[in-house]
Amino acid sequence: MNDSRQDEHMNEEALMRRAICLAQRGIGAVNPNPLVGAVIARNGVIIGEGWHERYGGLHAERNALAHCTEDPAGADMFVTLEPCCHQGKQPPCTDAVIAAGIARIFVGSDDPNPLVAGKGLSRLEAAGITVVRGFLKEECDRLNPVFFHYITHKTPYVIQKIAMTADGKTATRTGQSRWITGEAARRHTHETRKRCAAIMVGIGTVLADDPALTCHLPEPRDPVRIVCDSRLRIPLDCQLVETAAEIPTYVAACRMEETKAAQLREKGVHILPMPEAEGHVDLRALMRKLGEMGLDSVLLEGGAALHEAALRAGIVQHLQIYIAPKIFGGDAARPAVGGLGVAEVAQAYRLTDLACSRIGEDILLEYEVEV
Ligand code: AOF
Ligand code: ZN
Repeated sequence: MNDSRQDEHMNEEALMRRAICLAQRGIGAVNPNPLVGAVIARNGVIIGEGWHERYGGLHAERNALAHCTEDPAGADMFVTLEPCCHQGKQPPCTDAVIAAGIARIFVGSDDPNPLVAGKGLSRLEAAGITVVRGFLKEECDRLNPVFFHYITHKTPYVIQKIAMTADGKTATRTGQSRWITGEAARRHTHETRKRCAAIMVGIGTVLADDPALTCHLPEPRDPVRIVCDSRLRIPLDCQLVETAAEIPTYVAACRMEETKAAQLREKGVHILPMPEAEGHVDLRALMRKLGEMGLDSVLLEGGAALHEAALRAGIVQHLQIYIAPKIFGGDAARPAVGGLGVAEVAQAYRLTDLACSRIGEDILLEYEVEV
């Protein structure tokens, strides 16, 4: 706990915002579980705080109770997510909150996990605790779009990332694509890589750019790498294959030559045999498979063909479009989204919930994809 805060009187919103900040410390370490933070306070003074630090570890509520500097009986708890009431990898948090004698609990998000879903709050109320639900709900909900999607659909939350010029190109007519956006925007992408369980590209991108798809941050966390490669064309000497022994690498393929598959396996690549849809990997089937593997989030980094197929298959939830202040022009220059495209304006993929920010000299547009 931060000592400088010990005697500071904070209002209820500030205490919940502190819990939100703590929750963010779990980024990249808790998937497929939620980011959760908890603060315990008496008369607005923090006496304990905690967060969900890593997958399978203590939940935020129990961490906060364990770090109390005094007996929490009669104190308030601020927790970003409804406390669980089931036995999972950890025992129910409701039991710990009740046993500690917490008097009031302020809860941000509801937990859509069918094992919890309202039952956690009922149990606390039945024990005589005053429950304030939906407290700063929107801010708390923003912590966990991935968890909310994964726990209800059992498929990963898919973020489609595009870095393009102001005229919508992702490479020049000669195929050059390094770099379109500036350094700050590229660093931002590495932050997104860090929070995703997996990163996915199409075989076209591997053949054109030979990417490593690793996270280049001071404290990196490399997501699992997935290549959609229906005909198993991936070169044995590309960076992804060369590093497959260190970073889990999966190739989703529909038709394959057994010798090639054996050579790839030899190098540590996992092959995921997938059904075909319209001549390519069936992306819906692949998402179900990745969900079964416990992967809660996928960052889709292109290329143009995969971006179009993903939108068409309806597997994308969130879009991140970086726009660089450059124009390439050229009919032969690669567009951000390829394929055939829609024929009519009315068939456009619709985007909602725009969030717009400036990163260095680039613009970042974020949207949800309308279902
Ligand atoms: C977490 N961390 O701080 C809270 C969670 O298998 P378990 O026991 O870790 O339970 C995971 C479920 O517990 C999770 O899906 C969510 O519904 C609930 N709350 N989970 O990992 C936490 N508060
Ligand atoms: Zn719990």
